[in-house]
Amino acid sequence: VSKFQIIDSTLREGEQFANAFFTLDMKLKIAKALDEFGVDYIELTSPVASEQAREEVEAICKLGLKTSKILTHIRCHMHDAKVAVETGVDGVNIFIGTSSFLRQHSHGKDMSYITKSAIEVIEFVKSKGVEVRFSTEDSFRSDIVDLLNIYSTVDKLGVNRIGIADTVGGANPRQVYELIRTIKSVVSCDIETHFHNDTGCAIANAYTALEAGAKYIDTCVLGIGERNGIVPLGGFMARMIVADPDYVKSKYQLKKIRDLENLVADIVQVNIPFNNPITGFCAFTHKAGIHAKAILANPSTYEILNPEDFGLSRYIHFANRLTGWNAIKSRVEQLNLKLSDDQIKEVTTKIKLMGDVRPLNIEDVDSIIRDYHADVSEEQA
Ligand code: HCA
Ligand code: CU
Repeated sequence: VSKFQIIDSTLREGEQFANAFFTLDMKLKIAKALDEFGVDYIELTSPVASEQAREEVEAICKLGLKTSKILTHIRCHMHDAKVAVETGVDGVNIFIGTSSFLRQHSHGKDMSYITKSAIEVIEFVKSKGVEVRFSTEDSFRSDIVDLLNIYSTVDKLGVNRIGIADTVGGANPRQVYELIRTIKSVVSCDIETHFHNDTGCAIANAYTALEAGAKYIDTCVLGIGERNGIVPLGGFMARMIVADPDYVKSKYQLKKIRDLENLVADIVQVNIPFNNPITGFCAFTHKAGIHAKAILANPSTYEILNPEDFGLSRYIHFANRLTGWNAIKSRVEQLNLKLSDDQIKEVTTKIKLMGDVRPLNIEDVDSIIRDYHADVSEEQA
């Protein structure tokens, strides 16, 4: 897959998450954290959304972030574009619905009107020396001929990127591959993609989009957004570090992912999902004795991601009936006790028997080990 870039939309799509209420101070904090992580672009809510929204865009532009460029997301309207280019943004992300659903039930415009306003708005933004992206909302339920027409038109106008959006989250990877391939054959500009996660395919679709020749992926921290959100930044990093470790590790500050997620989780008042890639509480916890043994010998046996790349550590869950003597041996060493392998096997049997009866915690196991150690030391003395 090609050298991709991230357009993080936590401060635009993420603001459409049910729990999101961002103050200026929160937005500034999130923008700084995204910049430190190293996202290529930060997309902000339209400055025409409200008076406060416009002030936020201006304030974030004034931060002078070191890595991330600033975009704002606007409707395909001259008024929006005029306000947007005055805020100090590096680029404007224009969108308009092209599926029959949106043309009939949302804005009520036909394709010739859409084309006409796209040309006018794009030419205006370009004339101000600001980057411009044009995207069709609900691309996957739009007519393919309409899409090819509008994208080749805007490509000829010299847009920096076109955007393809799975607004309702219904696309599957194969459809993504085909649509992007087809569109790529009629444009020369870069392709950005935006995948909702209603059917759980967002990360897979993003990855497939890159395989098909897209370059920019829209993400949000923890995947927050309208309904159940879009491609999560962390999960996408997990996907990409496996595909291209050198590129991902050199470009993004992966050790900051946990703090970034915690910051956003606190602000929108959610917990980090237990099974979140990378930062879920058990993402690097190994439990079965067979797994623990192999992990202690060589972590890659049962790990595709190395927790150290994210500043995290793995954990061997030894306090349960599936445990094995290798895991217990490592615990004995951590406790700084001396037992022979045969003794460790014997105490492991005791632990497993106890684990058959009730859930164990670490203290339970430690006290079984310490009691056993005290007994055998006494016998030897
Ligand atoms: C929305 C708009 C959008 C825009 C995506 C884009 C979508 O419906 O809220 O600009 O490419 O999902 O279509 O987020
Ligand atoms: Cu969206």
